[in-house]
Amino acid sequence: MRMPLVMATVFVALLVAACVGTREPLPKLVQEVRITARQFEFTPDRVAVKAGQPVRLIITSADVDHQLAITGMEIGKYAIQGRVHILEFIPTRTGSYEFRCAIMCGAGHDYMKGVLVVE
Ligand SMILES: [Cu+2]
Repeated sequence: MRMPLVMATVFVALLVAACVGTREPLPKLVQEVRITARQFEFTPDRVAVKAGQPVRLIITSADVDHQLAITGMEIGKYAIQGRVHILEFIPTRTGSYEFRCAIMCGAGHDYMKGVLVVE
C-alpha cells in the first residue's frame, strides 16, 4: 500500500521538474517610443530607456525629411515625410546620448536635437 504512494509522489515530482525545466524564458519587454520630427525639434526631445532591454523607436516626420542619428551609438534612421520608420536596438551602456537631425532641413537644423538617457 505504501509503494503506490511513493511512486505517485515520485511521478508528480518528475512531472513538476519537467514542466519547470522546459519553460521558455520570458521575453524582455520592448521599450517603444514614438518620436515626431519637425522643423526644428524632436518630440519628445528626452527619451529614457533601460539598459539591456530592447528599444523600438517609431519615427515620423511632420513636415520635411529629417534623420534621427544617435551620437555615440553610431545608429540612425531617416524620418521621411509620410512614412513610419522603425529603429530597433538594445542599449548596453548606461549614460546620456545626444540624438540630432543629420539632414540639413532648414535654418534651425543645428538646434534640432534631443537626449537618449540609458538608465
Ligand atoms: Cu535637420
